[in-house]
Amino acid sequence: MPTAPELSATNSDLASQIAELGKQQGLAAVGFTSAEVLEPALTVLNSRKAAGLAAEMQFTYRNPERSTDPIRALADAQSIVACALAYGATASPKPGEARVARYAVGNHYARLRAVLQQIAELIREAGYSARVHMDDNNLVDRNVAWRAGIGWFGKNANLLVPGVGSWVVLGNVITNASLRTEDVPLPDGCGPCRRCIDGCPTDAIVGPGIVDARRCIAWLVQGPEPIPVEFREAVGNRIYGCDECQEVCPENSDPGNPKVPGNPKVIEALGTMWVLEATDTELMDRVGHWYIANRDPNVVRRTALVVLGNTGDPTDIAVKNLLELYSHSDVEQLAEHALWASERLGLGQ
Ligand code: B12
Ligand code: SF4
Ligand code: SF4
Repeated sequence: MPTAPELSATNSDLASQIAELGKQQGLAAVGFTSAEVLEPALTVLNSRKAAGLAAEMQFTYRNPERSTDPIRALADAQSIVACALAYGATASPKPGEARVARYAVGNHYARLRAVLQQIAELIREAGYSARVHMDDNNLVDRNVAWRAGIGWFGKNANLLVPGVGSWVVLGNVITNASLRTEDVPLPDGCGPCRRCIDGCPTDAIVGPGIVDARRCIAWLVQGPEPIPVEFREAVGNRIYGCDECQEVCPENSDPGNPKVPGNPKVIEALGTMWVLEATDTELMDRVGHWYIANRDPNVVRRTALVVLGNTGDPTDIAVKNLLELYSHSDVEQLAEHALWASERLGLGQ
């Protein structure tokens, strides 16, 4: 393996070029940190796993040692470029439509990945190695971003970028170039506020910065398990993701933020009945960019049944017929959720 060029003053030029490129490409923030182990995340992953707060989630919880050690991703890693891309608002769902969380409206991860690839290319042109990691199991993105000083941890566990807030997706480029000057994490910006903790519909924020995935709607609607009955009403009209702890955040209240770039809309909201009538192919064509447990379209249908139970019109014969059909589904989870929805709408036998 070729050795990396000697560290030199040109690295600060490279860091400036990276920051400039990120700015040109519309990133809300770019920062640099070392490739040292992400100690706080390692401790938190292990303790939450032990306390059961991770539910059945895999992701970074599958192998905490790996996902907190950048060296596992790039053997001679020296630094990480941490990047944040802001995304805009979404329209409110109309009657009969299910709500899609803002981050899932467009494929913002694809947009961020394209910029990260450009940054990686710039680094390679300077003679170094570079690897892109974003929203995968190899790195705890928020911890990297916090250590790189591009935001602070909100009490809702999200990373908040000053002046932008938490409507950002995060991604990283790991490199053997030494780009960092010094880690200067930002001080807490929440102060005495606790709106997110009080505003969570399922009381899933069990302490500042601590989310219990067993109660978090964002996990319940994407995981493979049946949605627990006690949380089904709280799911409301959400078919994918949950934004409640961010909607209430005063740091996110500026809709005219000039740093938010154009937002390519893929899905604003989904017709609930449409989801339940679509074929597997039609459904995955529209929502394939979401994380869906086991890539199983029935996970989305299962959640749609809960949304229909919460928002459907019981006098609509099409609603009644569809629930009847699903209540006889061979897929046990769909049948059970359809029966719950029928009962909730007063259509139970
Ligand atoms: C697993 C996961 C989830 C799980 C668990 C979330 C969680 N809170 O752990 C579920 C499915 C519930 C989820 C939901 C969401 N997620 Co998610 N998720 C991830 C994933 C894959 C791993 C996160 C992880 O390792 N968590 C475990 C622990 C170690 O991390 P943590 O909770 O951030 O813990 C830190 C803080 O708690 C802090 N901390 C510890 N103690 C204390 C104490 C105080 C006082 C404070 C303030 C902080 C603090 O230190 C910890 C270590 O860094 C990352 C992608 C990645 N590869 O990193 C995306 C990621 C975190 N998710 C993201 C998003 C957008 C979301 C949602 C907003 C999506 C939505 N609208 O539905 C919600 C937000 C829910 C919430 N309030 O956290 C973004 C976050 C962007 C941001 N601005 O922070 C990420 C980074 C994806 C990305 N690359 O953009 N997610
Ligand atoms: S995403 Fe929703 S359920 Fe999860 S902590 Fe935030 S408000 Fe609560
Ligand atoms: S709602 Fe308040 S406490 Fe929660 S993240 Fe925003 S500023 Fe921090």
